[in-house]
Amino acid sequence: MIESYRNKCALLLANQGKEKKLSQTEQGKKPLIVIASNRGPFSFTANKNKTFTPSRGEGGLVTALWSLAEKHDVVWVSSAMDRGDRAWTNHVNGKVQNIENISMKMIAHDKWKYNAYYNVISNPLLWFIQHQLWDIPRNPSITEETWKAWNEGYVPINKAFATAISEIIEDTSRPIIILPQDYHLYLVPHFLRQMIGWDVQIQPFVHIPWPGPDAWRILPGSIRDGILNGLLASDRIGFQTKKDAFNFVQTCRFYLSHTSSRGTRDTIYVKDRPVKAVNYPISVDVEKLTQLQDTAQNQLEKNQMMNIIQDRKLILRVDRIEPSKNIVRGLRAYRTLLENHPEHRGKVQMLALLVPSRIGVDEYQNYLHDIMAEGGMINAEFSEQLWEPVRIVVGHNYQRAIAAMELYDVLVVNPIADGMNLVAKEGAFVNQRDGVLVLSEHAGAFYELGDYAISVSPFDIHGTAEMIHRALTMPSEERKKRADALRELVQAADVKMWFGSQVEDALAESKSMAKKAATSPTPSTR
Ligand code: ADQ
Repeated sequence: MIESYRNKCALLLANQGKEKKLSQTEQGKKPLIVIASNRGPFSFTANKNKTFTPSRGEGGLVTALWSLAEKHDVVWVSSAMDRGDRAWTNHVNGKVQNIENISMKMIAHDKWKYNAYYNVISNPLLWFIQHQLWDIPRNPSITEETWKAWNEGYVPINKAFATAISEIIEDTSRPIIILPQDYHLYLVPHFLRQMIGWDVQIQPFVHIPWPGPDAWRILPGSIRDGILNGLLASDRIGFQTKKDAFNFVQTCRFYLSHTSSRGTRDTIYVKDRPVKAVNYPISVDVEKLTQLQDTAQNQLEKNQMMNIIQDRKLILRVDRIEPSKNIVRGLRAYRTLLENHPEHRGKVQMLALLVPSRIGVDEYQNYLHDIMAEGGMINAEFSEQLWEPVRIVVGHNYQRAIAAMELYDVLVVNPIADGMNLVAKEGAFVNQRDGVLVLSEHAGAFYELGDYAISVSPFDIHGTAEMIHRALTMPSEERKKRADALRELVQAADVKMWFGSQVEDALAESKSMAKKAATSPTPSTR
């Protein structure tokens, strides 16, 4: 697995060189890349004197795309997420603006529609389906509210994105590549075809897992088919892993009678038009991480961290507060470790750096309570003198997270399902203690890093405890060998390669693009 991945890295490096040449030599025909994502690169705070203070957005997608938007001819279209964003959007009349070298445009949606699209359909319905988090004998139920949220929220907001994108595109003689990101925007390719036709490359990327056909039976047929047909208006669809791409092909085959795979695992034919399902594993920005590690702030954070850790071994986790990240079972595994291996008591420190997320959704609020309760129980049971076995630090501080990743002896990444998981890659790259990565076999990162991590089943609390024990007691030579290999793997395929290979594929395709037939079926509404 690792060998073939290395070969792919070498190929991508070669391709990246080619892409650079194209952009630099074809002056005036430099491709325009439009990124569309729900969350943008900045959020805005309105000041009293009618000025606005931008601050960098959070989350894996923003982290991944940040540096790329600085270096390519990119316009980034996103939603105004709150009052500050809305005020800024109105202030600039919804026009494209350059903020700290990033061209961006925000859409201020109707509040009810946005809530329906975001808090009823995208999160939780689609997110929960794709991470298979539903407790299906009880939840979800597709109610009148769901239907209304689909018809009057998700569908029109996707259309609004397509409209905003189409307004940016004036000159179609240059190559145009449109990259809609993630599960919020599944219908954008379909609406774009209606608005601007087939002279542009549309290539969505799905950041989260794509489960097989069975998981999609939760959705009523017309919504499910609407999503599939919406995506199938693309030229190519990017997924994190080959498994996700394969699952997408199978899902289309299973539900849509006008599609077939013609015996392939990575192409779905809409009548005769092929749509490729390609894996582009996302990664971290190695250059930016290296710069971050060189700052005085990093040293300060590490010093503060050392006051907590002292001479103990650090068991770290860094996550959004998110049920799919499996934080509660991770804590239970730590409790089991302390129960079954008392020799570690007082000699290890678990640190959970957690960033609040989607706190307006009930499941997320309840999950935060469960985490704090489990942490409290562990501390109540095992604290000795001034040793607190678990520290849970809630808040968003990327510098602190990176500093902690440099210091871990064991990094626990045990999601139930995860598209990739950037923490696994960030940790592998920045860690300075030959730390061991304990990694869920259901994280996308497992397909690249699995050979040098210690794998766990996310449901197996006992097994996870035993694997943390194994990591804590691993001989130093083996730790070093694994840590070196992990660092090398991350370094060889960073986020620029992820982006570069998508752009390269789209550019190659744009040459034969005119031949494509316009055969995009309409997403159905009730
Ligand atoms: P996320 O689910 O947000 O992303 P992940 O890939 O782990 O998950 O990225 C989270 C980012 O936020 C990382 O850069 C991490 O360092 C940072 N972060 C997390 N907790 C933090 C904390 N407490 N403090 C500071 N920073 C923190 C989605 C998918 C993933 C996929 C990414 C990118 O769910 O599977 O890897 O998109 O495609």
